[in-house]
Amino acid sequence: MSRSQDELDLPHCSPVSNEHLQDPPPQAMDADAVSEDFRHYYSYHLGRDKSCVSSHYTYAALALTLRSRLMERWKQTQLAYDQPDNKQAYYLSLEFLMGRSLGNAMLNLGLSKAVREAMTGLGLQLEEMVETEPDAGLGNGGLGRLAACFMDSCATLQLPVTGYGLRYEYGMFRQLIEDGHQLEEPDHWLRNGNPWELERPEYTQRVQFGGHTERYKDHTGRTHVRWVETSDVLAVPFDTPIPGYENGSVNTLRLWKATATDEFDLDEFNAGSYPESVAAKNAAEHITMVLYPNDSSENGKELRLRQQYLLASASLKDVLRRWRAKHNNDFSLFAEKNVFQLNDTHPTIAVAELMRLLVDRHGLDWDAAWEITRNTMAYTNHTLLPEALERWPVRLFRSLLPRLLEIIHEINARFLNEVARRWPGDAARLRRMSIIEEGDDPQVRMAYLAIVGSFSVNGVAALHSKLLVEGLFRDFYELWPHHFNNKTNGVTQRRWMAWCNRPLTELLNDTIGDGWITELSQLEQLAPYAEKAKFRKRWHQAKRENKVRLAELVAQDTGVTFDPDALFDVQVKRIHEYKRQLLNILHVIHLYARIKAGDTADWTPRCVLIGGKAAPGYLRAKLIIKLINNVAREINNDPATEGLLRVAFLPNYRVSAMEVICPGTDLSEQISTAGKEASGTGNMKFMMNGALTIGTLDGANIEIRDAVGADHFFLFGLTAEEVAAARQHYDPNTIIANEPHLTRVMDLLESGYFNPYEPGLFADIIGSIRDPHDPWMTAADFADYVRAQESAAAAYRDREHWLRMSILNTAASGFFSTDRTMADYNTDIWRLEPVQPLPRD
Ligand code: N85
Repeated sequence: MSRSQDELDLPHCSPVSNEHLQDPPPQAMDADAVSEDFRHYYSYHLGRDKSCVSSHYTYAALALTLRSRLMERWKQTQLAYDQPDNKQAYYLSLEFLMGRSLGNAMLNLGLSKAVREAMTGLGLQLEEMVETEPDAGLGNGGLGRLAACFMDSCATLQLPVTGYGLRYEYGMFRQLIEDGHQLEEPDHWLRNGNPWELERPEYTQRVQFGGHTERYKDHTGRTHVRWVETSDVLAVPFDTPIPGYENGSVNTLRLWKATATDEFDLDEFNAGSYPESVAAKNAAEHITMVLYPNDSSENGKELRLRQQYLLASASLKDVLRRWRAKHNNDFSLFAEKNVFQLNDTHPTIAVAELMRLLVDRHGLDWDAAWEITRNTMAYTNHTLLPEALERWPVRLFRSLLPRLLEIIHEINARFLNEVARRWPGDAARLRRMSIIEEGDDPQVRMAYLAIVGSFSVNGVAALHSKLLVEGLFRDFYELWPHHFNNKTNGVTQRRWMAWCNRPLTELLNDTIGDGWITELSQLEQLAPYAEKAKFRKRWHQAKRENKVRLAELVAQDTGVTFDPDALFDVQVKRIHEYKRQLLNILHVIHLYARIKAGDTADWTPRCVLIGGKAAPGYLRAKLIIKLINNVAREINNDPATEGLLRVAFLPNYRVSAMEVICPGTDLSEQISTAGKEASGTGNMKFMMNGALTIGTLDGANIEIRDAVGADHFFLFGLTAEEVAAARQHYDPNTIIANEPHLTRVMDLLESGYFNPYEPGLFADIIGSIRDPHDPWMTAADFADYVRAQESAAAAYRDREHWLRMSILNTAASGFFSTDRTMADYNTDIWRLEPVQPLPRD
């Protein structure tokens, strides 16, 4: 049907090395060298001159200047990793929410000072150049950003870990707000080129789809399977360097782009159907065209399954290619030297694909291949929400990946045998645990495939991991208790403090030195300074500077004026009912009702900021955005609120916005229904930057509160257990009737006060709050939330007290570094040795 890969006109590496091609001498790291290189790239690479004043080109020239310094270190690191004795790990993820790279490269290369000096010398505004870079928004939210923080920490710890993902042409949509409604615009982030990526066509992989399977016998009489008459797609890798912090190491993020196998299909071309052959190319490229913008529900689209298989297949083949270059067909040590971490179930088809490659391609028998697979795969779960659990129709597998379906059936049959031996006669259990969910339209349960095919299953915070083994995965826990473990999430302090919070970083460095940048637990040395008035004053100045900056962003993007002396109360995250932005806005309405009633004695002026994207098909989440905007409009336009209350919805929340938001926040809203937020990671960014948390006992909030102490955390709400128990007799209408504050809030909402020209607009939301089956039980936690908010407001009025608590939050945030998280993954799951880059010859 199409030409073999060898015939494809791709670059390849010759096996004969050319000794004349020595590396040039190392590049200097001082301001003069940076300045000279910058001018070189600007003039001779980009072909611009002093008359062109676009920040796009100055940004590009600076990126190239940094990139060339990454390149030398990258090569020495990868050479060291490729020594045969090293074990390596691969992080397989459909999402890497990297954000911008320029600042991170400057920081981790140790070039921050030199670059600032060089740019000043050239009369250029570094800030402006930084702002020119588009965010690499290749993820939805927490799960994708976690992958990005993991990459930074692994490079800093010198762990040989490679990230594998997809190079979406369009990342997370850009959110516009028009008349209070969310509008989505495509995010063509690659439009102006991407200086950080390096295309590597020489490592292109072919990926099969469709077709059918055939059985044949080899000369010994053994039966094998062939997957034939497939429609193939090429996966071309693009590599991004991931620098460690001032350690000479540079890891790799390898993202696959789908392209057609042949520029022109010769048969079609000769038959005269030229447009059809070009169209085939188009169809192939669709696979990596766009990131699916759902963060909490699977939509069962065929294109999404194609994305998942392309990632799994191309990545495994890439790893096997390198393995076979050294070991030929000897896989006896493969599991000892390789480990794949599956970021949720999204890349889980890798379990079946590794079996297929080992058995069908490399001739291993089933048992040997299964032994390898089960000892190489590890699975991380990120959610308990049933609607987010991936299931694929068997019929879709049959038409798109017929060989993989056969393998899944075989894995399942053998697995159910094991279950039947352990629990003879327990048919209900067999049905519950089967990888295939039977029914009119049978489904493949991807989480079960992930558990059966791996040696480790982890949750992402202590409570989450406990709930997993008690609930969702209970049967599997009874079978294999030792496979289950917890790895509490973290965030990288390089981006989330050292880069994004200069005022506080300078204060920290002055006070306890800069060891915290690689050893976050050193922040505990700050605790005694909470008692020093002079230090508190400096802390306050740093926070205030950050609040001024945040207020500027809010003014620019929303037109709302925030007073930097007011309490900055912030909730930014994806919009979802379980995260309860609705509870937040009910509290805002309550504050407004108090103002209107003249109940403002001992008032704490407050600025409430809410931001986040709703999945485009999640209508209720979009209506919540509209409600927030309408409430903000009424409140901000009412003169009675002047100096007391401001509300803004920040459009297009993203990584680079959080870099301004978290340093300037006083109060961090982490108010999910207990038991629903697996971990949260925004909570950690806020804490690290000295915000206090108002939150429920959910996800990592519990560990945050344990670390900082109950006195320095505003706790409210039902526990996960209480939520489960209260469900039986939940009666929101009685709660509303018996709770005067909530009655007043609902009256305002139901009177149409916030939608005077749009009658009935919020009926759906009102109904959801009053629904006895409301899964998020918003009304149940309202009164206690208001109480906790009052104690936060009172605490803020005592500035010295608040500053003490703020300092103690930062001081206690050491545990929430991804350096710790990665060390834990490594000790318990990966077991890698750190590897130094090879010295240059
Ligand atoms: N989970 C998360 O960000 N999930 C996704 O982005 C996601 C789910 C999903 C389902 C977060 C189908 C298709 C694409 C998808 C948890 O909610 C946080 O609590 N994308 C947690 O902190 C974070 O993962 C990191 O563990």
